[in-house]
Amino acid sequence: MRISVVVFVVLAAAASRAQQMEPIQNPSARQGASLNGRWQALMDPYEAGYYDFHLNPIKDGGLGANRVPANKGDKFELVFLPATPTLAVPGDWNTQRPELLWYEGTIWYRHEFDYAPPATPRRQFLWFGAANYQAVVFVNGKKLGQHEGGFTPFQFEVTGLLKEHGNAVIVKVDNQRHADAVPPTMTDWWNYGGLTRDVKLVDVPETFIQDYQVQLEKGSGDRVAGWVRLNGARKRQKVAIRIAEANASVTVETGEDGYARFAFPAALSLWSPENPKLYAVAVEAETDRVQERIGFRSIAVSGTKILLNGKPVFLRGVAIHAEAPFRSGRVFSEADARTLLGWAKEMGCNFVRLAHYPHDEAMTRLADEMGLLVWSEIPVYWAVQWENAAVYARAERQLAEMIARDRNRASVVFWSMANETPLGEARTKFLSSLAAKARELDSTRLITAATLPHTGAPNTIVLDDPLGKALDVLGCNEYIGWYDGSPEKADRTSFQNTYDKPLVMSEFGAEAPYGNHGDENTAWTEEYQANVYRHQLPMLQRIPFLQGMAAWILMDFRCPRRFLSGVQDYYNRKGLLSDRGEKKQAYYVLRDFYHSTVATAR
Ligand code: GCB
Repeated sequence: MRISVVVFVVLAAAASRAQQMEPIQNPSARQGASLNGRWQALMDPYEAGYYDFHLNPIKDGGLGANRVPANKGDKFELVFLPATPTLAVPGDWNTQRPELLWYEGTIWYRHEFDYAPPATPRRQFLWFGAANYQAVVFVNGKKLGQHEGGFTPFQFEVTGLLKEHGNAVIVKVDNQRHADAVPPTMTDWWNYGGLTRDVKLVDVPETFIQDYQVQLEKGSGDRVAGWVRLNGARKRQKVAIRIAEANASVTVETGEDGYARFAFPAALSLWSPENPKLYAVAVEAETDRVQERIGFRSIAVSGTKILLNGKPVFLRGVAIHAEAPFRSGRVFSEADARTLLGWAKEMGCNFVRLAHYPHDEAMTRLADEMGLLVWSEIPVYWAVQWENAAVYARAERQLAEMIARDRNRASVVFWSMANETPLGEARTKFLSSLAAKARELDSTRLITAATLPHTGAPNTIVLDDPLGKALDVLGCNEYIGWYDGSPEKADRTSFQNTYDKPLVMSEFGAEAPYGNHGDENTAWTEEYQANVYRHQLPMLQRIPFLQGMAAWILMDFRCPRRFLSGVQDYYNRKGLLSDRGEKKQAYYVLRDFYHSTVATAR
């Protein structure tokens, strides 16, 4: 009797911990196992695996219950069988089977794994790099919880739920678009669904280092500052932060809440695109230790200048979608990231705008290594429901998850709140609150957003969006020569800034499929696209407060709202390269400019 009570208490404690929790920093540096591989996958457009015929949620979780037919008379339909087909994880489902290319709905995934319990008591978490858009997660028939938002990591504690053999993780992933989601129903990219990034079992000590920020102290070039947070029963511990190569370290004591701040002097070689120096940084508590490579740089504004390590920097950039080169689909690997960022580097970029949602972590980690400054954005895109508090909560959650994941990346200098949102009081309030939240979560980076241009006097574009008050750096997308007049219109256009703040032209460009030729006045030709760039670049150089630009876009990408047969065929073709890596004429125009001293010495 006594024994069963103890067992019950232990299980109840484990079950109550089995819930989604705050992010675990740097999961790839932890013990554990990759759960990538082939997962069984069932398409369920009616959500019949989750709701009964009167649309009541099925009590035991439906397909999530992980039932196994045991007797020959069993008639369950809601089961995975050995014959159930599989999909690769990570990977969007759309590009894995022809019938899934346009699919928007639910797919159920199931994967089995073994787990050898450690000798000393430890804790385990099931970690997902991203699932687009909504995920409901079950382990061994038990529902752990759900996550919303297609581009940020999440995890559930599974301590006490695992056995040595045959653990089953089942995930219901639903990529239906909704007007009250973030992003909303209308976007300009493919709605790739599924378990699009890595899945891992993360194994940590009972009290572990959950999160930390180690960056240069704001306003300083030789002091490191940050904080550390422990999770577990032993909240009070001594924690050392060490940068051995710089012979710098500090030891602090965490409080009752497991949290401690720190700051210490360090003579560091500062990170920049020309010197992407990373240091091995160790965070050592009494019960846990984690290490990663971190770069140190400062980023600030002064009037209309952007200062990197105290010196003005001009951002020679390009925007990138998380569209995989050559194979198509969502980017999920270091190889994809290396190709995309390699093209940007080769073109002469020191800056990339990762549009329009947080990209795979491989991108920001590689940007750290390769020396590329990064604009990172949440998918508050076009027209979201500004007055809806639940929508705001969704946006804020994604913002927090984006910042949590990349807070130690030197490459990331901008957090972008939104893209091309319509003017209005509710919208400005929404985005200003997000900006305030971003500052509260991370005071070391610059806050921006891509806004729309407004016409003032003839041939004048005025930067007067009221959102500008809440931003450190103004972003503006303009399409002179494409949606807006002829390429020559750029010759007559000038810009006025109502703010004493720097401007990054966050988009400009034109569309042409690779190999489509004609004269420079014929739309959709490479010649026309190149001509737009030839007129844009002198215009941009005349803007005194312009401190950077991100051409739209590095590579063509799939998009359901681009119909033009024989030209677009459901691709946005504004890429400087095709999705096969073929360079269009405009690529060379921009490359020559980015390599010229006009751009490098600006
Ligand atoms: C924009 C959007 C971007 C689109 C692009 C286009 O202004 O920010 O997401 O893909 O224009 O090609 O129209």
